[in-house]
Amino acid sequence: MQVYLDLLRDVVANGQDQADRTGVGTRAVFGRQVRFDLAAGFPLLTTKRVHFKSVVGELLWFLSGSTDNGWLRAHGIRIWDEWATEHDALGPIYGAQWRAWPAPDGRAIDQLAELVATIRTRPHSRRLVVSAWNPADLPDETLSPQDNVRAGRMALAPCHCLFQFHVANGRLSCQLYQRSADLFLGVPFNIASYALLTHLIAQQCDLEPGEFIHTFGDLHLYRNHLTSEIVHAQLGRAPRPLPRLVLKRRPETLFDYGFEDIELQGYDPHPAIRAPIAV
Ligand code: DHF
Ligand code: TMP
Repeated sequence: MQVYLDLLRDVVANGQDQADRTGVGTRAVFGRQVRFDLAAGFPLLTTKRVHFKSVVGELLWFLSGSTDNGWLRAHGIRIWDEWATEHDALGPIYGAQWRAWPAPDGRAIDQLAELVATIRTRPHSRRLVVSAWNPADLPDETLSPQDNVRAGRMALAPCHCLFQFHVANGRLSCQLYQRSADLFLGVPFNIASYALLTHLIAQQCDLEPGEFIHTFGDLHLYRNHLTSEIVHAQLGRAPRPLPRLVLKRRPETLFDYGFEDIELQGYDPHPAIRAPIAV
């Protein structure tokens, strides 16, 4: 996970200080790419503890097609609380677009089911793409998340908005385009989440996991994360060996995994570092 520390140094050294939607302000660079060989270990940050149960729960929730924050809360996962309404609604975010993209003729397109079917039948396809960026459902950036949801829109525009798979030599690779990336809080989750998704889809398609390639648009550190306790403490910590992901079972479909099927072995991170999140 040395590449994560390199990104931190890059944003601190080369970023421009900017105003942003949340009012907190960021230091940002534009256009970066890093890659992780999934055979080298599972890319979960070791220079601070990342709550892996939240990563797993959020991905299972996306895969189920749910956008109900009540499901996450019932599993003790609070990462979407600030964006949900009092009725736990988040509008048509990731789960809705992945599993039920509304087509003009009234159909709901299950992009994930079609993706798995295509990888199985035409692994050489160059169209193994899933998009969460549905312009019809985007929020109005000047309204609160809750007001957007009440208006039938997404609480937050998709940050990890488009991903593509590729099969070569029996290995499945994934590239994500993330248009906006909170390097301290969001990115460690996003890397782990897409690495996990690649493992699950590889298992479903009888392939080995290949690489995860993470491409960033606006990659930023919030001003209130640019502190010695947050950035410099991590830069002073030595990365540790990566944990290993073990899938305990091969369920019937991509949509049948549970927490108990996903086990992380040998995760020995430095202590967690708490930080405020910009809403
Ligand atoms: N807004 C902002 N400003 N940054 C984000 O990363 C972000 N991520 C969202 C929604 N809106 C966002 C969804 N993903 C946390 C991590 C990911 C996430 C939302 C929140 C978070 O708070 N992480 C803490 C605690 C996690 C836990 O213990 O479960 C962390 O220290 O990693
Ligand atoms: P924006 O919609 O104005 O770009 O704000 C979204 C913020 O949330 C931005 O800091 C990026 C961050 N974010 C992540 O980094 N990863 C995520 O998975 C999500 C949902 C948000």
